[in-house]
This record gives sequence, structure tokens and C-alpha cells, in this order.
Amino acid sequence: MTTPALLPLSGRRIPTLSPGASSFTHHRATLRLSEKFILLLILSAFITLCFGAFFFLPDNSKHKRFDLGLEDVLIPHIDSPKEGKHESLRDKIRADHERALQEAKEKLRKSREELQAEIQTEKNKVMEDLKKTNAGPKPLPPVPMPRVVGINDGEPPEPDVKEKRDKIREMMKHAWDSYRQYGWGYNELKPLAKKGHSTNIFGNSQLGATIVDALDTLYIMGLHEEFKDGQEWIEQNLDFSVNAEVSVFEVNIRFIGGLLAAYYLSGQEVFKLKAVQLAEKLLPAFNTPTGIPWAMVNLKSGVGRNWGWASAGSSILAEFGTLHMEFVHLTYLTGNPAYYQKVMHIRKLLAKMDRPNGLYPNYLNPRTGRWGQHHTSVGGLGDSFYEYLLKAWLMSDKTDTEARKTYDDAIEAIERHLIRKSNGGLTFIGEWKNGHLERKMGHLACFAGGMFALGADGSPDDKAGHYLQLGAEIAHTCHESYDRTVLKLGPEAFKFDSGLEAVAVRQNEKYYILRPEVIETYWYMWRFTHDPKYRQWGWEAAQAIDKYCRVSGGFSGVKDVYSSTPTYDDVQQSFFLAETLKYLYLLFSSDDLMPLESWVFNTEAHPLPERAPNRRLDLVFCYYF
Ligand code: DMJ
Repeated sequence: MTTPALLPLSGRRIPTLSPGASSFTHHRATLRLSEKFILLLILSAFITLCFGAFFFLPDNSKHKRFDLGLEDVLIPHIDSPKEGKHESLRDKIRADHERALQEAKEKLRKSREELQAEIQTEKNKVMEDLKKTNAGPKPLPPVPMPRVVGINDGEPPEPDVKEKRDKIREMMKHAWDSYRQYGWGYNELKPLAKKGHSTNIFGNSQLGATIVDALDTLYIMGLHEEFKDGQEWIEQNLDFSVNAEVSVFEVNIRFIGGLLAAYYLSGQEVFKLKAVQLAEKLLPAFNTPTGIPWAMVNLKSGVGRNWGWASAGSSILAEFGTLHMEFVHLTYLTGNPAYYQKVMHIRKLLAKMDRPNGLYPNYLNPRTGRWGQHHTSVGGLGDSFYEYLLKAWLMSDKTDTEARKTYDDAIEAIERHLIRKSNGGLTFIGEWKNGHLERKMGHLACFAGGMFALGADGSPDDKAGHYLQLGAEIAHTCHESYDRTVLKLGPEAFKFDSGLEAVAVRQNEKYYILRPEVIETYWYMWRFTHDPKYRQWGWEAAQAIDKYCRVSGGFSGVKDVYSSTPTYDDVQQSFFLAETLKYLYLLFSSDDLMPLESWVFNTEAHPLPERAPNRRLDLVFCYYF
């Protein structure tokens, strides 16, 4: 056996020192030492390995192995399951696996179309679930301020018209300054008691309704100091986290409408912000079995309910039907589809319902989705529902043809069943009550003259002339209702019955509370015809208001327009500043101030830019629907 050549650890051959014995012995001794050293090294490495393994390798005793037939899976067990449990778990996993295999086989047998349809159904289900948990897609980023037109001085060229306009501006100053002095921060003003006032539509809140409602009128009239004052109050005080039960409709048309208009006119972000904050507070009102909102909602708790007087717990057509304009703008401005979805849901639901004689009853139960009492009117309880159908079409740059068609059908039914000519030749709009026509017209229904004129262009079968004429006839009738009183101010409701023509009969229908509807119709008719009688009629009304409603602390409603010694109701309504004075001012301004081709006025006379939402909404549709 040959001695193996010993190699040093470095691998280089050790040089031979001398060929003699002594040198050989020395050499062997050196080798023995090296061997021992190497053995020691190997031994210590082995001990280190065992030591490490003892402490660091996983404890196999904590795992059980299950034979699953196809492969082994190591499953951690925590509390030592009993054998039975192992069996059931094993069975379950096996069953799941077999089912998955089976499904895969079935899928392979399906056609491409079938598979696509299945995927779509799944997608829809996921979207529905997301909507339910409010975890839908994130809102689109907010849009910058759109370019708006027609905000100018609008000074009329005729000196006498300018004088009248200046007078209206002075009336606005008096109404505002009085509120500023005696009612600041309250919702409305008591001009005789010279203190703040509120009604149940605002709950027990102090939300400065008059400030918000008046802002855009101040802006349009060029009262910029007053506007700034109002803006400051809103920035510092307007807070919607209050325990107050408010009317969803009133708060929408006055506050959201007012804030949005102030935003579009001035470009100040604070108004948009407040409008969106408030809208969020209104959304819980839509949590009903049908999605038809409650009439009232508590801004703090979000609890909603309906007016006690409304037929069998119903919601009111003119209330849930007068949200579209503002809610579409909210979606446009925020990119949040929720607002748009809420109002479109109402529209879809109404479209599916049967309508007696093609008419929309004023009451709809939000729990059952059934109509309440069959009462239809173009005045109170019904009015602005029809107005918003037309304006939905206008604000969409006339692309929302569904809204236009719904409007046209509704107006056709109204003309057939509700509009009549009196013996004296006055056209009036009566009220339909359980199958019979009541020959009484409300002051509120007088707005319809302007609506018919506004909707004339685009009406079916080229009936534009007919609707403009109908608008003129309503304007004339409503003027008669003013002219046949002692104060030259119109009563709340007037009859066409038993020889009576356009006069109030009941004592509780003889009041005038600074309402705008008749003047609103004069303004629309003026814009469409330029017939000077409309300015004349508007001036008559302005003079009567200044003469009989003006007091040192502002303007008040009167209780009897047939009495030469008026008694006051002591309320300066916020809509007097928002609507009545605005329409009067526009009536005596040139047409390039707030042109109707560019602005759509909400039912509280708050102007919102036409077309602005259109492109953006296309994007929202693609993104969400
Ligand atoms: C206003 O608040 C609105 O015009 C509403 O549509 C009904 N009427 C009042 C003023 O009369």
C-alpha cells in the first residue's frame, strides 16, 4: 500500500526538506500533528451542526401529515383535533377539489358567448355589492370652475327703465339691510317685531336661510359689499351638523341651489364646499324601501319621515321631483355619482308607474311605491316637478330627451284634464281631485305661464306658437287676479266658479306672502316676446309691494289683498330676496344679463349654468354605468 500523498490545507505540496531519516521522522511527526488538527476541526464542525439543528430546525411534533390522495399537505394543527375532525376536513377539501374540477370541465364545454355573459353577471354582482357597502369606485377628481357667460351689468338703455331697476335695487337694499340689522343669522326676519324668524321647513335651526337665498341676487345687482358680508357669515358660521329636522326639498332649492349659484357667479370655493357638505347630510333621506326620499330629514341623525298631513304617509311629488338640477350639478362638480343616481332612480321608478288619465298624483308612498290620494295640481304639491322635467332637458343642452318626453306627455295630460277657459274668457289651471276638476287656481300655479313659454321651443308637432300663447294666457289670468284686488297684489288662490272670475272666496285664501310666481311669468314672457305690457305689469306689482308690504323693518306679507287697511303677517320670506326681487330686477335689465341660452334658473330662481355638466356627465356615465 503506498502512503498517500498528504496535502496541506492550502493545497500546495509540502516541500521535502532532506532525504535523510531524521528529516523523515520529523516529517512524520509534522504530519501526525496536522492530521490531529484536521480531525479536531471536523469534529468541532460536526458538534456545531448538531447543536444548531437541535435549536433551529422546525419542531416536527407540531405538524401532522394528511394523505389527501393527490399530494401531501402539511397542515398546522393547533389544538390536536380528534380523528373525526380530520376525516370531515379531509372530506371537505376533497369535495371542494372535485367540485372545482367539475366546474372547470363544464366551463370548457361552454361557448365563448356563454362564458362572456357569465363573467358580465359576476361583474354586475360585484358592482352591486360594492354599491351596497358604499365602497364603489372613488369619485372623479373635482372640476375647475367652468367658464360662465352673461354676468355683466345689464344696464338697460332706456332711462325710465333704468330708474325702475334702481328702485328694485333699493328695495333689495332695504330688505337686506333690515335682515342684517334685526335678523342676522336667523333663517328669516320678522320686519314688524324686528327680530329673527323661522318656520318648520328649517326645523329649529339657525342656518341663515335669507343670507344663502339672497347671495346671488346681491351679486347680480352688483351689491358686492353685502355679498362679501354674506360670504363671511357663511365661512364662519354655516354649519350643517345641527340637530334639526329640515325639509329636504326646501333645503335643496334654497340652500344647495343658492350656494351653487353663488359659486358659479363668484367662483368662491367655499360655496361649493358648503353645498357638498349639506348634500351629504340630505342623502340619508333616500334610505327608504323605494328610494323615494322622505320629506324631512334630521341633519344630525339622518332619520327621515314624512309630513303628518300628507296622504297616508306619502312623499310629495313637487318635493321629491325637485332635486334633479341641483343633484346633477353636485355630481358634475364632485365626480361623485351618488347624487345623480338618486335622482335618476326616482325618474325610473316614476316612469314605470301607471298614471290615472296620464296625470301624476301629488302623493306617493315611499314604503309601498304606490300613489296616495289621486290629487293632481300644477300649483302647490305638484308644480316644480313639471318645471324640473323641462329644465333637466334644458340643462343637458337638450340631450336629455327622456326628460323632455316625460314633460311633453305630462303637459299634454294637464292641458286635456286641468286647463280650461272661464266664461269670461280667462284661461286657468284647475286641480284634479279624485276624478273631478276643481275650478280653482293657486298663486303658485302662475309660474306655469313662464314654464310653457320656456318649453315652447322644442315642443312636439311644432306647437311652439301654441305654448307661447298658453303662457301669455296664463300671464294674463294671473295679472287679472292681481288687478281685481284692492291692493293690486294677488291672493293665494282664486276661483272660476258660480260667476266668480279670478278672485279669492275664502278668507284663508286672500293673503299675499311676497310670492314671486306671477312676476316670474312676466319676466319669461318679456324675454320671449318683448311685449311692453309685461314690464308694465311687473312695475304695477313692484309699486304695490313697496306701498303695502314695506315697513320700517323690511317687507311683510299681508293677510287680505281685498282690504284697504292691510294687516301684516310679519314675515319677510327668504324667497322674496331670492326670487321676487331678482325677477323684477331682471325684468328691467337688458337681456344679456343672465341670458336664458346660458343659464337655467332653479325653482328658487338660483341660476345654474346650462351645458356645463354635459361633457363631464358623459365621463361619469362611462366610468360608473
Ligand atoms: C319658492 O320657494 C319656490 O318657488 C317653490 O318652488 C315654491 N314656491 C316658493 C315661493 O312661493
